[in-house]
Amino acid sequence: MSDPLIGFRQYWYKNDLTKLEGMDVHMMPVPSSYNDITTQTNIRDHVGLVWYDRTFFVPQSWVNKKRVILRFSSVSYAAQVWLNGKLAVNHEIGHLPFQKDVTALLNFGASNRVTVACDNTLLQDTVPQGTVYEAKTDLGNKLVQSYTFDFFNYAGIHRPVVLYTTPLHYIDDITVYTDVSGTTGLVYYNVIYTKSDDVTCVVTLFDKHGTKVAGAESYGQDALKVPDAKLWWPYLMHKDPGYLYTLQVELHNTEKEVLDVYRQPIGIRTISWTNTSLLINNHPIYFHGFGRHEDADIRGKGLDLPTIIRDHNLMKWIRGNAYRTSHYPYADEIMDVADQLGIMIIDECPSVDTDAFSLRLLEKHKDSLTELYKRDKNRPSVIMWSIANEPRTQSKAAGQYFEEVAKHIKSLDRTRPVTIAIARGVNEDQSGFHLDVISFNRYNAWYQNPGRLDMITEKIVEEATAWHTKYNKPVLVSEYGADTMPGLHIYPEYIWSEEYQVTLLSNHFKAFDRLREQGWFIGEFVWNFADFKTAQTYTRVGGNKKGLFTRDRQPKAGAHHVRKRYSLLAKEL
Ligand code: BDP
Repeated sequence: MSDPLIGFRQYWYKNDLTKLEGMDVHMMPVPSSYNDITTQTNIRDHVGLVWYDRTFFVPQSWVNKKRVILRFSSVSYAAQVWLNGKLAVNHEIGHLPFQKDVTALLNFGASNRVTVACDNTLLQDTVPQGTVYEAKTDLGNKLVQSYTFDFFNYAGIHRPVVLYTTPLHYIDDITVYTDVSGTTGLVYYNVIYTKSDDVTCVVTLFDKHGTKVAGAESYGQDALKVPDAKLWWPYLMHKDPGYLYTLQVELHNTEKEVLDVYRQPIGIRTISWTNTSLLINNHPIYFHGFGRHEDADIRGKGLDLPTIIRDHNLMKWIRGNAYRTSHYPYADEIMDVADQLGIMIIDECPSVDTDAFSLRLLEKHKDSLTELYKRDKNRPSVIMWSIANEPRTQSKAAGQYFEEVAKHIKSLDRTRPVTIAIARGVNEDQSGFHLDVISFNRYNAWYQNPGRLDMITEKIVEEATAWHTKYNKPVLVSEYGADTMPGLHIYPEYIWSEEYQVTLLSNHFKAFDRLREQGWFIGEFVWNFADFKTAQTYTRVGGNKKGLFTRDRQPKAGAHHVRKRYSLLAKEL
């Protein structure tokens, strides 16, 4: 096996990688996963470190005038970053941003080199978990990564990398919480900035046409009153959904000069919940949406703006009002679109299939939620936190572990409910006690009783009822579905055919309609919005095919079928 640490031993971060002898160098686009860019199996299936580097120029005019920050929107899974041969920052956990003030490491008016060592290895104490072992192959011993979650372990610099500047007096963070009293919107804000007696915070709220509707001068904390506020409503619940104001925060010195400015989009809305409902602006919500993935041909999990906009156009076409960011936080650019359209998001951290509950893992799991909260706390589209997908919640240890995780997110945010997409059975589950909403994933007529379309409706009604009876909380189905090979037609319905997917959906719809009459059933999420790539296994043909849309985002028969239902649900609102 080749030496996995060779890059450190040979100080690759101090060199131009293309000039080192014997290097396997590839042109690699950023942002993108590296796996599907080349034609080489060993790159697609690589386990361990890969190294990126490039040079860039920084203007002389920035020297002594600004702080310069290097920001990565996400690197999967772990990243070590050097600037001009000096360590700048380490970060672990994919799908989340990290940044560092690199002013002291830069050459101004000259060339700079950034080097990133990116490690895709998943172990028992990473989020998500995996196992690595050494295996004998025809080409010698190699590391093999195994994991139980059902999506390809894409890796690389997945989202944009930027250098940005702030003035020396700067705004560090803004937290916004909104409430409504009668027709007045209340915008509570807390601005963290470089405090000093002669600096004040001037906050102005603009409506979507750029007209000032409220303003205040403070030392960072206050509330704005917005008469006749236009509320942020979910898609299809209002003629102008996703209404966003802009909160402009300026730092002024005593001469009223602007030292720094930040513009934060905000939505004015409330979220509340009871043991039977989830309400936005005091209106009960019924979710009709999807589980999704960030996944596209060639770029893998790399940010892909055309796919993002196509997906949201399809979302509007199919009349979906929600999705869960299964099974990790999605790109800021995706969340921006959801905020604007009024799509409701169940925001999931990267914990999937957790099954060994160590203290070390618990700390990282909490870190992933802290980072997710910091990134998404001001987003009106984020309606609920999902703290895990399908963890093994049947043990006492799991119960205690998720009690801690739930407490942690609640200590950061009391304004949003918390859920887990649970896979275990009602009787054995130990996690639901600590959640506000019970979500469950269930594959009747697929993993359970494959081929038996007559074993869906009653089972779903029974199970959802049992969840509500056990925990006395609102219940939703967070996953159900069937792999479907587009173009495969078999009638009467036969597994993997388009006909099978359509009838499987219909038989779930019957259950959902009966459940809705009970008053505590609050949503249905088809698995999955689109087909996506997985690890290689005999149960997957070119990946997971449970999409309503193909991987290149064309509708299967199931998509037309769901569109009819979701259109009817939308009319009822
Ligand atoms: C569920 C998982 C999801 C999978 C799905 C499936 O939550 O990630 O893709 O099963 O197997 O258990 O299609």
